[in-house]
Amino acid sequence: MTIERTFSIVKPDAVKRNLIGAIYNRIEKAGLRVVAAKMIRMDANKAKGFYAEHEGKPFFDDLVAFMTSGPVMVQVLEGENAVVRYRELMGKTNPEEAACGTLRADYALSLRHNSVHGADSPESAAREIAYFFADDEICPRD
Ligand code: IDP
Repeated sequence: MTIERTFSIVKPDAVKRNLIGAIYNRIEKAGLRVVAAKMIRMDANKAKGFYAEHEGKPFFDDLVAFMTSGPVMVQVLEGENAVVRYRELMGKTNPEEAACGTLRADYALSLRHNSVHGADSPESAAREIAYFFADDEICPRD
């Protein structure tokens, strides 16, 4: 059994609509554990650095504007195959294509305002966790 960590964000559209608890509930029901969490408001530099792989794409500026439009919850999730399992729980990027019962199908407003982020590989997860959390902010469970 491989216990893995992934990185997750509850995006500004979901925080604004008071959906933090609903999303955490779904994460916990899926068997993933929150081992670090905080509310932050990203500035443009922080958001641009986070989404650097998308720099130059037509939606980049709007994405940065959205991600800095209000507070977000950032969290580290731990569990068996956490990266893939959390991606499955989120559903596809576009809520119109997301499977029934996924977070994006149930909560996302649009392709951009899609409520949640999740790392797409263990390598991305490690990089994204280090981008937001110091080692001593992460509390592994027994
Ligand atoms: P992911 O969040 O499912 O991993 P990515 O392709 O990494 O998807 O895109 C990052 C974020 O950028 C998406 O979650 C969404 O908020 C936004 N985004 C992606 N593609 C588009 C688009 O074509 N138009 C507007 N926003 C987009």
